[in-house]
Amino acid sequence: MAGVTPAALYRTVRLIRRFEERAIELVRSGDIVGGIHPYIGQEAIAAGVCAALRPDDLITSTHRGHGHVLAKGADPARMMAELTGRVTGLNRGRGGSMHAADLSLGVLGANGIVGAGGAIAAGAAWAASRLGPPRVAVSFFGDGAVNQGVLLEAFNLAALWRVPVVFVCENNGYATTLTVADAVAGGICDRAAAFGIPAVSVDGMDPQTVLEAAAPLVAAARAGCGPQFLECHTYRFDAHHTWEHKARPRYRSAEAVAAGRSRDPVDIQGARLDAADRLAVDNEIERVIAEAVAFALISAAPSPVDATEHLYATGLRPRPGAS
Ligand SMILES: Cc1ncc(C[n+]2csc(CCOP(=O)(O)OP(=O)(O)O)c2C)c(N)n1
Repeated sequence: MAGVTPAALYRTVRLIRRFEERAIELVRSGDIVGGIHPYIGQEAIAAGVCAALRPDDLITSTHRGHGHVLAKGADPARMMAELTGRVTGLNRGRGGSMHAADLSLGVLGANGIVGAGGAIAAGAAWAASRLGPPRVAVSFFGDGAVNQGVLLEAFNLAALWRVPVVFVCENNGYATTLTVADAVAGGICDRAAAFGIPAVSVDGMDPQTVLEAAAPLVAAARAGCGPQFLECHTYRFDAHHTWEHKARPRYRSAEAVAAGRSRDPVDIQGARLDAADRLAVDNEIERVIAEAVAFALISAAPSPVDATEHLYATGLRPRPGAS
């Protein structure tokens, strides 16, 4: 796609990879409390899709959301501060890993509720496009979301109202430990087709392939053709959640994981750069991530004194009759 260089795409996948690797270390050191859902292995999807968007387009993300938020342009330092619960975080440290949002970048939030982002994206795209020129919203979700009623309801209204939303399914083969084969009747793209939504299925390990697939879908949505659907076949290299590093549930054999990791989106895109250019990006990302971690760790924790502030857009109101 014009305007997005191979180096820019590589930078994004490399940024997400190193961010996630450092975040896992911060879980181990106790600086990130409660763990994270690592996006390692799936970077090509966030990078490729977000490269097809305009700055004022919108996204909704998932429990595995760091990659989407970073690819849409969030400051890695404020993102890391959010994960470590610091007052300088994107959301003052109150949302943490699964709720990171940056409205100034059109990031309407990661979301711990599987499938919920689909309805939010459809509603946001509908509302934004009634106020002015169409703004496309992308809803990222996993294969586990395709049996959630709310997502199918979002497909229905988005199709009826020709909403400029692109539904992006990251099919990594598992919902936690449950395989797609054991959970999904029919085909994933067939879900979209049932609502008359055009659906495309692509290799989600190659950032360039994802970008080339996403760009026409985003353009079609923006041009008034209604919702579009993109299924990206991918593989989660790491744990469903970092608790797995301790609990070690045996739902994937070592051989299956090794096979799944054999195609690495960072290497696939990195091979499109010459060695010196790739090294320059790697060095820059090391600096960015080191600064992000340092920024997070020197930042203060939120004060308990204002714990009830910023919970509601209009401020926290007491119950009627409560003193
Ligand atoms: C509505 C709902 N049901 C169940 C859960 C618990 N849960 C969290 S992550 C997850 C698996 C989601 O799988 P998938 O959508 O394929 O995404 P992936 O974890 O593979 O990225 C489940 C069941 C939840 N968060 N929300």
